[in-house]
Amino acid sequence: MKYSLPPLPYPYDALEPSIDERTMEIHHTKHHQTYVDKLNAALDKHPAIADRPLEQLLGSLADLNIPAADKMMIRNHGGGHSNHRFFWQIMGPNKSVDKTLVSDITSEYGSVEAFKKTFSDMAANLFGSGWVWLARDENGKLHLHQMANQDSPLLHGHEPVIGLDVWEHAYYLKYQNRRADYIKAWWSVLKILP
Ligand code: MN3
Repeated sequence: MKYSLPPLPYPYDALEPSIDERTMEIHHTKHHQTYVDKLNAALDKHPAIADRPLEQLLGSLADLNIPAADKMMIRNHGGGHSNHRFFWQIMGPNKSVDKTLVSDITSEYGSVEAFKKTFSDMAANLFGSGWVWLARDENGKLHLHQMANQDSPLLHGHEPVIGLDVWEHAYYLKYQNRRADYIKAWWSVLKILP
């Protein structure tokens, strides 16, 4: 099975002014497309595993009997495809997280504001390129992760719940070096209402 670029669930300008149209278009059609293409190229070399669900591939990467360089391609580009496919879905012009998650966040972190502060600080302080994740472990407990490159919480068996892309390609056209302003604005396209 070949992966393909999924369409965005909204127009490129739908997240303005938090995330500008040009950034969304390049991020989706160039960056995400490249992850898809390179994931397909890596899987072309290994037809025996090419039909496994991507989540399962990422979750069992350490055990796969393929060359280390090919594992790294799947980790980077499979992670890139999985992360971006997820990222487009959690955002929206009128998107807010469901009540169950709000309740779980409040129990785990004390308040929505405390959670957003911790998550935002982790995103601001992440060195280089990567993502910050809220994820659930096998028991449903919430965890925060600061992860480099395109590493996914799926790599260690956690299910992504909220993820923020803090690669410069996600914000540089509008925000340049002001990553903190991008993070602050991002909470307008994924609202957590107490
Ligand atoms: Mn990205």
